[in-house]
Amino acid sequence: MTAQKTAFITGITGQDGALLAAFLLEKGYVVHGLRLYSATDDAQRLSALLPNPSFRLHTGDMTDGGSLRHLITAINPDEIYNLAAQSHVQASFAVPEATANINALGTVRLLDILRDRERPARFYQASSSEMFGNAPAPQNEQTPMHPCNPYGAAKLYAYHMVRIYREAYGLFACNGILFNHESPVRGEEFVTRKITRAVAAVHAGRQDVLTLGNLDARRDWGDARDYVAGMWIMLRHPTPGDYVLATGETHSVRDFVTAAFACTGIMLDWTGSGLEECGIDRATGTPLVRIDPALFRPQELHTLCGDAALARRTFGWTPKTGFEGLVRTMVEADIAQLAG
Ligand code: NAP
Ligand code: F7E
Repeated sequence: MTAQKTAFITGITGQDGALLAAFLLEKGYVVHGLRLYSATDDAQRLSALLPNPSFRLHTGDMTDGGSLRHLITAINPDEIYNLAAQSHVQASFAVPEATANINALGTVRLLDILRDRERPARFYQASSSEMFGNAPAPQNEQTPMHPCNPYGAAKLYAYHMVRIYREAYGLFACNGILFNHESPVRGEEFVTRKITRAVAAVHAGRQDVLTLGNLDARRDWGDARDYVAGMWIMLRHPTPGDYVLATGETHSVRDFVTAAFACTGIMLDWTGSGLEECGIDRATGTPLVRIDPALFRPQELHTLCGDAALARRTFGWTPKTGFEGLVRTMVEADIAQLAG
């Protein structure tokens, strides 16, 4: 009989934290999660997991090294998944110092604790395709990294520190360079979930218009459930490394909106251009999508499209869900949620 494994997940209340926790509990792990102190109930994504005796939550903060050291010493995990972050790109322009403290220095705090341990846990770092910036697509592990926002820059620092601690101190530390991944529990401030919630609300007669920023931005959107499985598989490989996880397909924000409305039987026509562009219901002529200049970023990353060939060759990871399936799953979940 193999001993029960213990995992420590930072960012447990986020999309990936909640999905990874459910995945690992299913695999028989004891799962410990780090959450920020909150005066309000911020753990809705975890409500189904809370009764599980193998699931435990701890209060701590990526900006507080003492709390991290205390928890890792007490938990003695076999695996650490560092998912905590200020993960919103536009917000990172507003709070660049906090973004660096959490995303960049927070990672170093964890690595430094591991370096001192007799039996260091295997370490997964949530690196991001935002590190590539506007490097030409497709992007893979060999693509030069040139981030174009404070979020990407902080992630790039953490990425290099993971590599340096692996090479200098022999830590089993991996960077998962993940392209955008979404799900019905995606944060409502990210564009996919904003769109699917609005489509569900329009369908229910509760919203008239969806306002968006740059419709031309292109992303490689995958299903977060495939990606949390990839994080776990990456730590199973005998040697640590850095791997892109992506679908290899890219779609514009406009494509996502069109596909999402189509799930409710609404065919959109696009008229006008620039700030005057408008998405119109073909059947009724009603404007359903408009542009708000406030939603544009100071600097945009235009096109992401990942090449995950190395992950496929090395440990057999491929995503199961395609673009249309992802959009449909998210729209249907939001329709069901609104129906109560
Ligand atoms: P998310 O939903 O925004 O979750 C981020 C988590 O970090 C939340 O639990 C948040 O807690 C926590 N957090 C924020 N500041 C913290 C601090 N100071 N100390 C401790 N915890 C803190 O992000 P996600 O989509 O699940 O992404 C997971 C990770 O993968 C992030 O590191 C993200 O940058 C990275 N990533 C995501 C994608 C993607 O497409 N989803 C792609 C590439 C990389 P609260 O909920 O209390 O704020
Ligand atoms: O934006 C455009 C926006 O905020 C996608 C994070 O998980 O993935 C995510 O970062 C695109 C951008 O995600 C709106 O300008 C238009 O081009 O959903 P997003 P992101 O910036 O790609 C990476 C890989 C991460 O690592 C991050 O943590 O959509 N866009 N209109 C809009 N975006 C938002 N949020 N809201 C709009 O109204």
